[in-house]
Formats: sequence, structure tokens, C-alpha cells
Amino acid sequence: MMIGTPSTPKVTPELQRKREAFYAELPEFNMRPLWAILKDAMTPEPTTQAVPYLWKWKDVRPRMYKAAELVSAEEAERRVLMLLNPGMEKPGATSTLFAGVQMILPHEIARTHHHTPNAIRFVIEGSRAYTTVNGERSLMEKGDFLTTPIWAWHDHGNDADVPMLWLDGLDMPFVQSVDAMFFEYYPELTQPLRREVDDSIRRYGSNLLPAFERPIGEGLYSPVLNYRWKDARASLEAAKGDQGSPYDGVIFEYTNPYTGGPSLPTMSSCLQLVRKGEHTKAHRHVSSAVYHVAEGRGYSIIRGERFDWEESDTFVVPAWSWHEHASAGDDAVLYSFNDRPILKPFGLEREQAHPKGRQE
Ligand code: GTQ
Repeated sequence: MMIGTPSTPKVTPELQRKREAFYAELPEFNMRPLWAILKDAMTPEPTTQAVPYLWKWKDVRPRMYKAAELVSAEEAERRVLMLLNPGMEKPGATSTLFAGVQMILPHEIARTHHHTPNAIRFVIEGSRAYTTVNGERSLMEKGDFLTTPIWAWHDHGNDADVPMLWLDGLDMPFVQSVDAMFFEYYPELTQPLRREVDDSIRRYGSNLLPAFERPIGEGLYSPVLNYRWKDARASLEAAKGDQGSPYDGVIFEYTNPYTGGPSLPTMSSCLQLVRKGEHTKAHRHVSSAVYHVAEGRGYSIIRGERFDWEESDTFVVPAWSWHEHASAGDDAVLYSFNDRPILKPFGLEREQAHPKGRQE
């Protein structure tokens, strides 16, 4: 017995002709029958154009240096090479997340602007270039994780003697999709410094919060500008003997000290240790993520495909894609950012363990 409406009429050639005539007159009124597309719209599981992909640092780095020869930071405003997901039409690494590599040469300035997309920086190469965010400056070192929250004025510069390169992560595709993009230039090239260098690390970065003031931005984002590599790496090392997560090993989230939640309203950032000899179990979740290899070597199996990675490579795990990680040789450290904070408040995040533990 077929399950369905009991009174499905027989589609005679005459009825079919009438239907087609009816469908043909609808576009003029900007209407269309839902039943023609319902199965494409309401899929049993997420479908995404984004595909798993890995960008090798050995391919990215020379092209970044080439870009620096050809275009100044001033001309470019932001000298960024975008990491584009080959399955997607819109620019982005996943449907919600943008990734790029930014480079700033000694004595260059990337002028001050602000925008509604939030941004993260994860430092890949260089030493002591700066970013200034809402009047506070931080000198960056390899492995540092920095936040640029929604609508924060920010400029970058380099008073050191070596180029700096970092991974940029923005929620730009998401912000575009909800028609919430705003952007403005600051009236001058650089913004005035209104705080001491690394003021926010001292004020908010030591498990203490000033009890005499309301949370900055009503607690929407972390007040900490720079989460130092040496501190984050030490946290991983301290927990090295723990069981950790079956899917991620020893994983830590960079948190907003006001809430204990993610550092930015739309993006959660994590640092994880995949220990020597460790091979995690496979799972999948709706949230998508961009991974960056902070230390070591290894591989990830994503949707059944193996991606071998080494230091400074970047790869994506699209929505609802089985994935598992393994180190090769020594301990490996992965930085990642994901869109979980966008999904969670609406009950849209789901996670599933792979029925066989790992992919074949
Ligand atoms: O540093 O402000 O990768 O505005 C893309 C857009 C970086 C930035 C990006 C941006 C920035």
C-alpha cells in the first residue's frame, strides 16, 4: 500500500495540459508552486556546496610574498589572499565563514576601518607587527589568537623588521546572508591609542574582572584582544594526560571571560592537541569549521577523503561532514574557528557519532 493522499486523481493528458498552462502563467505574478521544489528545499539532511579542502602553506606562502611585491597594503587596504572553497559560488571557506591570509610588511599600515563582520586573526609568521582594536594595540607573535569584534575600529601595522602573515577568519558570508553588512572608514589612517599596549590582557585575561564597570559591549564579545600562544599552548600541555574528547583530543575553547562562552558572538575558536599516536573517532555536526595547523603534522579524514597536513596548512570541514584527526610523528596542535554560536541559540546545532567509530 502506498502511503499518501487517498484521493490522488489520475493525471489524464487533459489534466496535465491544464496544469502546465497554470504553471506557465504563474511567473508573471512572481509565484511558483511549492510542490515543484519542496523535495529540493526540505532535504532529509543538510546539503552544502562547500567541500572539504586543504590549502598547503607551501602553495600559499610564495603567492603571499608575490602579492606583497605587486600590491602595497595601502593600495589594497587589506592585502589578503582569500582561501576559496572550490565547491561554492560565493566567496568563502564555508557557507558562513570566510578565511584569508593577510600579510603586512615592515613600515606598512593597513588603514583604520570597521565593519559588522567579526574577525579572528591567528598569527602564522613574523614577530611584533601590531593590530590596534578600539584604541588598544597588541604586538603579535606566532600562534597568538586575536579578536576583532563586530564594529570595532581596527588598523594593522608593522614597526618591526620582518613581514608578518596571519590567518584571517570572518563571519562575512553569514553577515551577507542576513543582509547585515555595514562598513565605514575611520576619518584618519590610524586611530589614536587610548589604552596601554596589551591593556586588555592585564585587565581581563587573568581570571579577574573589574567589578566596578559594566561588561564592554554588554558582554556580547570577549574584551581580551590577544590570547597568547604561550599561555594557550601551556593549557594544552597541562591537560595532555587527560582523556580529552573522543573526537577532538585535548581541546580548549578560547572564551569570553564575561560569559564563559565563545570569544565572539558568531564564531567559536579552539585550540586542540592531537597527541603523538592519537587518532580520534569520527563525528559530524551542523557547524562548519576552518582548521589551521599551529604545530606538527598529521592528517584528517573528511567525508572519507584523507588530507595530510603540516604546520601552517589550512583546511575546512563543511557542515554535516564526517571527520576525524590523527597526528603523525610528534604531538600536533590545531587551531580552528567555527560557526557554532550562530546555530546553537536557534536549536540548529546537531552532532552525531560515526556508527563505526571511524570512517573506512
Ligand atoms: O583585517 O580588517 O581578511 O576588513 C577581510 C576583510 C581582513 C581586516 C580580511 C577585512 C580584514
